[in-house]
Amino acid sequence: MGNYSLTLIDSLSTLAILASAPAGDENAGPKSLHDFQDGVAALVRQYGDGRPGRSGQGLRARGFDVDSKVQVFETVIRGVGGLLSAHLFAAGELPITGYNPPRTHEPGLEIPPIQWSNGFKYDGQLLRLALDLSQRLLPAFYTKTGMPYPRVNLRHGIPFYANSPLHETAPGVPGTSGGPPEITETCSAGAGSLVLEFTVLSRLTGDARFEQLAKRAFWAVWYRKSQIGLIGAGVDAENGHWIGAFAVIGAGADSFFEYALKSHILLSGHELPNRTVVNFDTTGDWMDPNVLFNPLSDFENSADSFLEAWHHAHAAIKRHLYNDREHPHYDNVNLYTGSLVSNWVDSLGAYYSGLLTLAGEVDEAIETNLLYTAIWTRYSALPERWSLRDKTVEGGLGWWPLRPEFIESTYHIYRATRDPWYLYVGEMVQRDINRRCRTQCGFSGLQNVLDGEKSDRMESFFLGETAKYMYLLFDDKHPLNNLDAAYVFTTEGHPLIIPKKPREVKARRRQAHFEPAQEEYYDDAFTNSCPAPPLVQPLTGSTTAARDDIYHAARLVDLHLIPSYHTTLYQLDGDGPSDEDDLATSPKRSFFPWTLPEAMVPDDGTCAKIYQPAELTLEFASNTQQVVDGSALNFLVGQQGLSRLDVDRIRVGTLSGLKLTMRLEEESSEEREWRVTKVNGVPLGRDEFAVMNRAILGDVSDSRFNMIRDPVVVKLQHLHRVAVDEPVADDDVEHLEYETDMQSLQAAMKALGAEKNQTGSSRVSELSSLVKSFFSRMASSLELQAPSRATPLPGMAAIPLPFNLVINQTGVTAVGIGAAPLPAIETPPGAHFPDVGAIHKKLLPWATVYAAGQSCSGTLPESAPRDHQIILMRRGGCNFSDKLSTIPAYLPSAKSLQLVIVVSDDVDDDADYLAYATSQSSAGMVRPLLDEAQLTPAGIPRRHPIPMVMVGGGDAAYLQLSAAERIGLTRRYYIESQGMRVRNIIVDEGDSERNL
Ligand code: DMJ
Repeated sequence: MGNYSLTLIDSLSTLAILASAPAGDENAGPKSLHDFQDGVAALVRQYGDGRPGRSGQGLRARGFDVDSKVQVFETVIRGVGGLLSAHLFAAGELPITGYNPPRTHEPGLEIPPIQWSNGFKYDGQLLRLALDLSQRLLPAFYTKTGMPYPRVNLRHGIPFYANSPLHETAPGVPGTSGGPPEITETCSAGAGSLVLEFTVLSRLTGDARFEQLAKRAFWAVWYRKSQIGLIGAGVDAENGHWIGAFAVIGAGADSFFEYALKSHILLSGHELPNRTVVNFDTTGDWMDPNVLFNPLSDFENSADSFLEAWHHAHAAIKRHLYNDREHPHYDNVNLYTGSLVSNWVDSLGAYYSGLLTLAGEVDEAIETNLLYTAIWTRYSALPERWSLRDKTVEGGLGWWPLRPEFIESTYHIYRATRDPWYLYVGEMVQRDINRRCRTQCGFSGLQNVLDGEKSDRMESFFLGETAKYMYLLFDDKHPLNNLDAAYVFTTEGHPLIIPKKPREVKARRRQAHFEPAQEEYYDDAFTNSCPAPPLVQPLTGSTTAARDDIYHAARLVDLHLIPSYHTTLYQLDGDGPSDEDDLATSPKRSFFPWTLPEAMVPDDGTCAKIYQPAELTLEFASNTQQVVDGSALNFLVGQQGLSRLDVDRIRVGTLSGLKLTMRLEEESSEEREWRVTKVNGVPLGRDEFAVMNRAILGDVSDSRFNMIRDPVVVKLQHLHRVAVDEPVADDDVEHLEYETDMQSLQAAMKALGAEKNQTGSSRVSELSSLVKSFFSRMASSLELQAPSRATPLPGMAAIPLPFNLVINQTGVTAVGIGAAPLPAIETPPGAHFPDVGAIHKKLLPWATVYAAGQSCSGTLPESAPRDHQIILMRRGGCNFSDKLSTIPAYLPSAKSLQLVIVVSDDVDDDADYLAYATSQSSAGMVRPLLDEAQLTPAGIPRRHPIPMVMVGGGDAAYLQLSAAERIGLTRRYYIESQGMRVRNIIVDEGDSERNL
């Protein structure tokens, strides 16, 4: 594939690693060193030595000047990575036992010649060939997005992409005349995981182009992540749009995550790169696609930025893909919503446990790797896809092309834990491969793991990766297993390192506190170091074998139902696996891998309860009467009565025929709540909400679905009349967004008006929506009453009439023995407030406000509670009970005091109802504590205790409330089932999502 001796190139670093094998009987180490050196010599014979002159011409080609259309990603990871890694071994920058050539440390294309025993002089040929191959890939980077096109012709570049600046229609140039247009879809892994190879190439050669291109492509993928932090698997390199909306850890995305963390490791401790392009052009007139873009920032170039990306990528995966039902694994979910899209694991996804190990997430690595171990045990290989639902090969994708990911993770976990369990896993894999895949002249992939049919094809990654990790797993003393340096295995298993000058290393070791070039990122919310290996259990020798969830993985894979033929734990009668008696009586494989000796199995092992969260499905009777058919809700009742409000919200338009599936989530035995996982069969993501209007819930009351009045959170609404009578310049619009109090809004609105005396209701509503939209941007703590349509900036019409502006604020009730019940009168849910004209006092019942400041000393005037329905206070200065005790006794009446509103400085976010709606507590905002019974200023217990709520918003809110024309209060509601809150149903009141 690729037609450029890929298998040899991809195998060189494996030979270099085997070269450190102890001599032993088969002389493996020295023989491998010869094979490595002979392989390098053979390659140079075919492709030249990478220099411009005669020696650059090989038998086959000058460099990789081959008319072959290749995949950019595969060529980088297998070709460029293979050449660079082999160069680092040949040049002595990566260790081979007994091979210690003098090292050079200046970037450049030549190193002092090293004489090999096969007569070949190594002087950097592989590095020059890596540069040649990489330059041939540069045309692919001529995209607007910075993500490379997926394919390139090594000789002709990208003449076949119709929209590319390098498009050509030339006779004889393949792929340019006729035929369907070349596909511009690439995968996130393909676009985003080039950083390791291209960075090492740039640092070794001093040619800055590659590192910058690869990093830019990485960021181009990452910056496209969805609101919930997930990246898709497929993306269009030309326009940057996601193709398909799947987020996975495996095929399509895999090495992107790997390169986030490994780029951090590789770059750590190194200076920022030199970004001046020194063009070491050896073979042609190569351009630099970097010229199309602004330079990357220092942070985007730093090691830390990649760590930050990894942390956030993994956190999003843990939140939305990780599923601990039965046994932990990762789901495939919708990129935007996090809802489940398919129920299989792929063989490629097995790498993730190894990556987690490098990141210090060893527990998660161990548990998720177990599932793959169980699948391997069942099939003696890994099918490409395995269905979690059907517990069998998914969709006929039963091949195993000798992939490395599972053994790669096993290797990394073994290095972190030294648990011999993983050696037995390695032994199982080795025996199975030898039994099923070994052929006379190589190893064959399996076409079908179920029947063992071979595919007559050996992918280069078998020698490059699978065999390499198998070897390193067992060679504890290998120098790479003991190398104290920031080297990484690329996604193709090629070790890479950015060499340091010996002087630099020594100096840094001497420095007590070495400060790397960029230390801008540190977040202790994430894992920043690796845990110590778990203690080995004295009686079993394996903490993994003694885990109480080991059986969970087996059970998820149905291992316990599969007869075990080649177990070492129980001996068969010797007639072989076809023996009918054995079939019937053979023990099942509760323990795995099958190579595990009995001594490793704990005598008195226990099995933890399998985690199967409680699920509840509620089906509501189909009753057409229940459909809310008011015009306001008509548009919401789409197919199945559902409509999407936002990426994280689905509106349920009717209870009629509704089917809700809920899962009980338990943070602890006290913190248990339901989460709706499906609405009418439509899966919801972990952070997705079902929104139900209070009107459709009516008086629903059932222990399995009950609307509960929220005792903590309330909605305060206040009315303002805004008059506008002055013209305004467009510049003021900007200014307006930053105004935070009502007076300045009114002043600005005055300025906003155009000609006087112009009336007309369309103008009125145009401007009123405009103001509402301004207001919502100005003070995000203040919610606006449902503008029902988008609000483009109109040409600032004149509105002589005052119009109604209703502001919504979230408040919290008081708590403690001094807390009094809230007034019974409330603003009806979904109340509609007209844009202009009078507002009925039933909608907003209170009209008189007394602004009392902090009210910490003295006594308020008698008229304050007698003649005002609301007393407004600023938080601070004294406790809440003291504030209330400044209010004189009064005779309760409709005109006297109904409510005390305390305005706190709590900021906007805290007042977001969604924060409350998603939590059982008043997350963020502290409830005012009245820890004493209420007293009058004379110290007498109050006969009619005064209700209190607190809102956020500081001075601006205080000013607004004191200027309010009318004020009302609405209670909030949530849904409970069997006494536990349903976390992701929001009960709203108005007729629009803006009203949440
Ligand atoms: C290899 O080429 C690399 O490991 C790549 O990241 C994924 N595919 C194969 C192995 O399965």
